[in-house]
Amino acid sequence: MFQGLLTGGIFKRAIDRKLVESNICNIRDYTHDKHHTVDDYPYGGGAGMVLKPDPIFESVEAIIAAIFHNQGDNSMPIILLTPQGRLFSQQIALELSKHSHLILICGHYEGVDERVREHLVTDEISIGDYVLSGGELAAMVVADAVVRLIPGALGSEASPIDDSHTTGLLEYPQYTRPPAYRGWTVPEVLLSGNHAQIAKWRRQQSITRTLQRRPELLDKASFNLEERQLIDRLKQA
Ligand code: 6GU
Repeated sequence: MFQGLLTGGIFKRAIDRKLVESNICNIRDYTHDKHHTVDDYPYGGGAGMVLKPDPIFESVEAIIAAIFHNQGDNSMPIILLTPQGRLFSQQIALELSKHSHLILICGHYEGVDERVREHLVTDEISIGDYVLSGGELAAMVVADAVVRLIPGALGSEASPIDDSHTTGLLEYPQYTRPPAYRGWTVPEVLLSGNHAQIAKWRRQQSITRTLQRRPELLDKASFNLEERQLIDRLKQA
């Protein structure tokens, strides 16, 4: 499943530039029975299967040993991807991007033995209020959001700064050539070359768009007096 992430786009470029390394571990390789069993029936009965603790513990221990050769500081986030985790956000991506190493454990929609939660993982993350059939897509979402924040991963250093959610607001509308397409023109101010006016227009567009689409985000962002007045005007209109 991870080939898509690893063979194209920003993530691959970051690997090629040696900004990041990625190792995919199959917990099946850390089983000891003939059938490489990774799940089993739930104690107490009920539908579905539960991921066994031992292949997950042994996988994580092998990864940590390989990274640190059992010396030095070997603390790192060990994150279980699960719908029961805390909701992933740009803020969490930023936090995670500051660690030298991360371990992401892909849960299974039917469950993971609770001892993994209690005695192995340091954090549980969900990517939204819907259910995926496995944690793999969620792990890729987290990995992509984190890796693009590593300095040098994007073409230009400045580009993540204006992203939707980095500022706490949604991004402003973007245009490129041609200046008129099918009679639809690019806003005049963007062609003006007046950088102060452009910055002001963009900020106002961000605020307007956020108020229309995600008003709850405005409570967390900070504004100057002029922006406050704009918000009040927009709310009254
Ligand atoms: Cl992290 N895992 C699964 N299976 N479903 C999810 C999720 C994670 N986040 C949202 N839905």
